[in-house]
Amino acid sequence: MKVGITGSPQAGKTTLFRLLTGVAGSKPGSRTSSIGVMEVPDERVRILSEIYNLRKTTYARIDLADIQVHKGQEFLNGVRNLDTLVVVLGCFMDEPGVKDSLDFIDNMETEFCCADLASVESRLERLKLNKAKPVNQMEIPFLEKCKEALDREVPLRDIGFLPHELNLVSNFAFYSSKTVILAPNIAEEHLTSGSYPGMEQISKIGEDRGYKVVPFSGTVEEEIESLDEESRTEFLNTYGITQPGTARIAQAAYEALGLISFFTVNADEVRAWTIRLGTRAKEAAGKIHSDMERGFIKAEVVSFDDFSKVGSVKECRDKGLIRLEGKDYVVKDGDIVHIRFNV
Ligand SMILES: Nc1nc2c(ncn2[C@@H]2O[C@H](COP(=O)(O)OP(=O)(O)OP(=O)(O)O)[C@@H](O)[C@H]2O)c(=O)[nH]1
Ligand SMILES: [Mg+2]
Repeated sequence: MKVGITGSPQAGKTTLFRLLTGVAGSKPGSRTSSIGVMEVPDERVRILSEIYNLRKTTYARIDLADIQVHKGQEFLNGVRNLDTLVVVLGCFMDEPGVKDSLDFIDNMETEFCCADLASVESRLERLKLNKAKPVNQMEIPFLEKCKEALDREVPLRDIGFLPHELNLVSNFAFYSSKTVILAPNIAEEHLTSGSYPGMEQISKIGEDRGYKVVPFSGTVEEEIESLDEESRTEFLNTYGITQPGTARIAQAAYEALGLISFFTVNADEVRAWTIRLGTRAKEAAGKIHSDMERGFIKAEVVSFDDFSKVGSVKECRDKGLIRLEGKDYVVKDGDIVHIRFNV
């Protein structure tokens, strides 16, 4: 599961990439993407860590790419393996800069639909000429459904695919099924004023196409980064916000990938583990250790919300808040889990 940062030239992509990963990123004008790993801030992990005061705290992490090319085949190649795109919009710029950013969204969407249409048509052609064998008898109707949407420039993420069609979707590396987050990079004075250049259009695009909009300010975030924790809180308070924009962008990307976290607390570490929505307890245990999956007996589970109401695992036990779940339990976001296993 991978996220990429993209957007029009000079919008602040590499600045955001560096803020999220700590990796310097690509030099301006370079056409090579950089890759890094970003931590996904999570208030719940921070609170657990504070309560237990253990040696180590581990947040969820996801891969991030800084895409340097803005259009054409090179752009498509750069984003092919990404599941979610964060589009940085240069709203701190003058009017033409803002317009470039808005045009970028339309251009990207058009390129995605055209590329998907071309691969759908070529696959249909090969199937009809018997040059390829369909995966199953549903493939042709599925491709025709895709073609019909793409002909109207409707991205595939907007099609309500049926469960059997979703399996087929994963066989193709479609572009227009990627999730998109819009990240307007706004000037410092607009952080407090509650509006910024292009806001109306961006909100409308977000609403119409189902993109989450998460503004941030590159220059302000760079300042925040240089502060210690105490001054950071104070600084954020002056802007009336509790979290830096970069934290909200990381969380939005995590969510857009369909990922959730469960937590473990052991003798020396509080840790967040990443699973896909819908993962069952036995498989989730395997994330921690293959022995835990192999020898899975039960999972002791308490939700973070229940835990935070009483403040300790012992208290949860006394109040009967800890549930004993079997291998098919679907793990929820925020579950604190202890695996009982035997190998
Ligand atoms: N005023 C202002 N300048 C910014 C902001 N964010 C980035 N910049 C400046 O804009 C320039 C480009 O920033 P980058 O982060 O390199 O932008 P980019 O989108 O990666 O640029 P290219 O990869 O060259 O297309 C740099 O000089 C940054 O210092 C911001 O929020 N406000
Ligand atoms: Mg760059």
